[in-house]
Amino acid sequence: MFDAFAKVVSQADTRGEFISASQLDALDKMVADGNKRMDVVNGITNNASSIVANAARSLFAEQPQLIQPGGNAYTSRRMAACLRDMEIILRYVTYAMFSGDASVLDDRCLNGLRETYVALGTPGGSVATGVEKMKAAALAIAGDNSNVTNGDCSNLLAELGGYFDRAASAVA
Ligand code: PEB
Repeated sequence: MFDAFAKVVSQADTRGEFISASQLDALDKMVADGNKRMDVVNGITNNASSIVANAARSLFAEQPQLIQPGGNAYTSRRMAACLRDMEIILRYVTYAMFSGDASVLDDRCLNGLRETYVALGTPGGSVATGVEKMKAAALAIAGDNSNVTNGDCSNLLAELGGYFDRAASAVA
């Protein structure tokens, strides 16, 4: 599990090289955007339960068979497991955003998740749709520039969207 700094150190050490100017530049930009990054993490964290609940509601409206008898989210036990899974994925996306690196998301959440869903008979494509719905909500929150000092957040939003896409494509 790396953050953006540890990743650079590890890569440089593997090659026996000093940290390059371009790596330093990239980390310098990351430091300069640090407050915005924390705002993004904070905004998603504070709204996690509504992001999950709204995404699930919208998923079940589009795919009502999931909550009908025999469906993969039918019975409160499966519904609870589904909401929990979406919350876990969202939580790991916030960790990746906080670290500026996807390895925590990959290693601790996505690794083997597709195989888990195949074994459970849970439709990975539906999980991916739920993740894309959380992405839309999270991007709206992260990009909301009311009540904050306005600045360019496009790189951070692209990075954030990338973590959700990574999660969705890992299970689709
Ligand atoms: C992954 N999910 C489930 C299980 C596991 C995970 C390991 C089996 C054990 C259990 O039921 O608790 N666990 C989860 C995860 C990590 C982890 C992400 C990462 C660290 O440790 N059902 C639907 C939707 C979807 C869904 C499409 C979007 O209809 C999910 C939510 N996951 C779902 C369901 C189950 C499950 C388990 C319904 C229960 C399956 C069952 O028992 O039939």
